[in-house]
Amino acid sequence: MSSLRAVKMMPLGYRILPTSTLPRVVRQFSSTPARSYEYLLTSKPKPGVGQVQLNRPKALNALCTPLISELNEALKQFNSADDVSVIIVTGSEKAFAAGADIKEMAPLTFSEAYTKSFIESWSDLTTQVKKPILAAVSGHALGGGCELAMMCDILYCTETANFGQPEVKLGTIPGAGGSQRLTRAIGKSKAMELILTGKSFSGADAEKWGLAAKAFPSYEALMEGVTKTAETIAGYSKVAIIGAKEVVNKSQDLGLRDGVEYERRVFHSIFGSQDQKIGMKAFAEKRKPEWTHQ
Ligand code: DAK
Repeated sequence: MSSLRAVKMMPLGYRILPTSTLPRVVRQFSSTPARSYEYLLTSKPKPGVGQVQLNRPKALNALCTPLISELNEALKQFNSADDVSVIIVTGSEKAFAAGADIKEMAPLTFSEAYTKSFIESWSDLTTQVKKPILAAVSGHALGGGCELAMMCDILYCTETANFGQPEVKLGTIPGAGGSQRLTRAIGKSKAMELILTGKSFSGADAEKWGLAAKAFPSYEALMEGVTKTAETIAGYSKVAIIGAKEVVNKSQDLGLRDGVEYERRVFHSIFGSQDQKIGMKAFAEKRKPEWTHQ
């Protein structure tokens, strides 16, 4: 697709405007040309922050296989970029993602689903990424869209965001971790109710039930809030934030005793980093640390 056609097809929020006319939160920090994707927009809105925006507006960001492959690639690139510490994953104001692509899935047979990459490409989405990933959810986050948001490390949303696991309505069940992550986040009874009825729930509920860290009153407030949090995290040592992410995520897999032991081992290992020395010395000398990220 030509870039001009791509721009014409973009809803107003996506159009490429002169930098001076852009709201602060979408202004590009880095002038480094980013690789262009068919279904994604990538940017570096602040120092240390990489942003991936799902961009398939005609299908409400339905997660077709090429989009998932591009998302994997963009996340891996930011994960290995020296100038990125934190990644934001977002959609549009109308849709974070309305789920996996139903039209693509409809004709799949058991053997195709079981053996082909449709399944595989989802599994390394966030598990391969060491840096913290913040989800900024506005509009629909249904099925695989809700699951993608839950794979991220911090979930922010608008109060009116529309979450749900509606797979029963399609004669199927959640397939990308929804039954596991939703249940761990909000408890068995509520998760069971939502998954068995397919009912959606608001961003305000997501915050009330502990699925979202924060629900914002508007899309603009959401994007500003997520960027601010990303900037805060990017201001710390990469070694510390990657270690912190690793140990918090371990709590989802390990029992308390093993989890505490795991945390202690990682804590011990961080004494081997330069930044631990830099951070503690700076505290004692009453000055700001200058991280080396080593
Ligand atoms: N897939 C494909 N196209 C979709 C879509 C989807 N999930 N959601 C929306 N679209 C398309 C619509 O078909 C329509 O396209 P055209 O007809 O214009 O060509 C366009 O987006 C606009 O949609 P609507 O006309 O329906 O828009 P409305 O505002 O009226 O309604 C809606 C918005 C979000 C309420 C509605 O579109 C809707 O109910 N969408 C489906 C939501 C849903 O059921 N999502 C769950 C899908 S199942 C796995 C990984 C992942 C998964 C499973 C396994 N493995 C790794 C094992 C995930 C499964 C799912 O997500």
